[in-house]
Amino acid sequence: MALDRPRALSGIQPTAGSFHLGNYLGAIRQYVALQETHDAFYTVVDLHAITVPQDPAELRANSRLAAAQLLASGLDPDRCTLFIQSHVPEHAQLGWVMNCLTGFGEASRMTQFKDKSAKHGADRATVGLFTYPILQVADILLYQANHVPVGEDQRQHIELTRDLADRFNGRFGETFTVPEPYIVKETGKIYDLQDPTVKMSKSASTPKGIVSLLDEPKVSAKKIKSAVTDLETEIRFDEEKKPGVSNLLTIYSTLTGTAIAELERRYEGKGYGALKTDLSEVLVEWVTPFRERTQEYLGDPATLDGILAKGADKARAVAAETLADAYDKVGFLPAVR
Ligand code: AQP
Repeated sequence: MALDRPRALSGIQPTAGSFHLGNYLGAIRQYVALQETHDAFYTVVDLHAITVPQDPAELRANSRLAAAQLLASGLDPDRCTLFIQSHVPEHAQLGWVMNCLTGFGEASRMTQFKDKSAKHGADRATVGLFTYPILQVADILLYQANHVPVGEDQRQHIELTRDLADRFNGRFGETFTVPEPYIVKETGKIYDLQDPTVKMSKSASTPKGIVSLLDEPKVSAKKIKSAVTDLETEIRFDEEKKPGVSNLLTIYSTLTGTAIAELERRYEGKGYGALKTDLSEVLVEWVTPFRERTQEYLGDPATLDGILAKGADKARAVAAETLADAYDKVGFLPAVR
């Protein structure tokens, strides 16, 4: 582990069987890139998952499945630390300290809570869902992360993390690194294929609007082909006037490494059908080996669990050190054993 590198930390929820294209392009691609330049920690955030009801057997299976998909995406356990959040109890412990530092009004301003509680019904929203962003603060600060690769929807939570790190440092003395969000402008928000004005989301998108990476490739191809575009025929990137086509161009450009301007040139005079057919082929070529690699990891649970156990040990060593320092600064009496 190269200590001279900046640190990166990010987490992903095991709340659906399959990751979707927004998760991959908005976040996971950056996880893979940052393992080359950063001392990177990536976690499957099962503590966050239970902020909404979960079936225990499904949660267990989805946690392994999430780890398998991260590895299939290109995370290399020799280059980064991959672990399950609940295997590192320091997350919940620092989470409590951070809860006690956060204003009620401050937490109430988190738009994701407002959206999700509105969706689940205010009476059914849990206190855990309300304090979710504060646990996320602890996730990040425990590793002294410099950069947090996430999608645009997480920007407000990273702002809260920065505020709380500053507050703690100001009140108790320098303890935490104040992190920066690492959001790639082009792919920070991938849009729903049926409503390209809202983000692709596992809880809000209709089945036709979301590309689930583990779906049969031909199902995903069909979704691309029936993506909502507009009444013109010109293939041009214009997020405001042509959000559907722009979303398809972003996906195409990122999966193939082709500049959007080059795609615009390539499809000049051709209709949306040509773009969609080609993009659906590009997608099939990408998801087919991804699904196979995921199955390989799932087919060898001993190896997968071994990777996660090693990851938890590495994560715990860092997290325990930060927590001990934070506990001491707050004024907790050290336990004598
Ligand atoms: N549409 C998206 N575009 C870009 N990035 C996205 N992310 C999620 N959707 C998009 C990023 O994926 C990472 C993991 O997200 P998560 O574990 O918080 O999953 P999620 O937020 O539960 O995923 P969804 O689909 O957005 O679910 P809902 O809507 O149910 O909450 C994060 O970095 C996120 O920014």
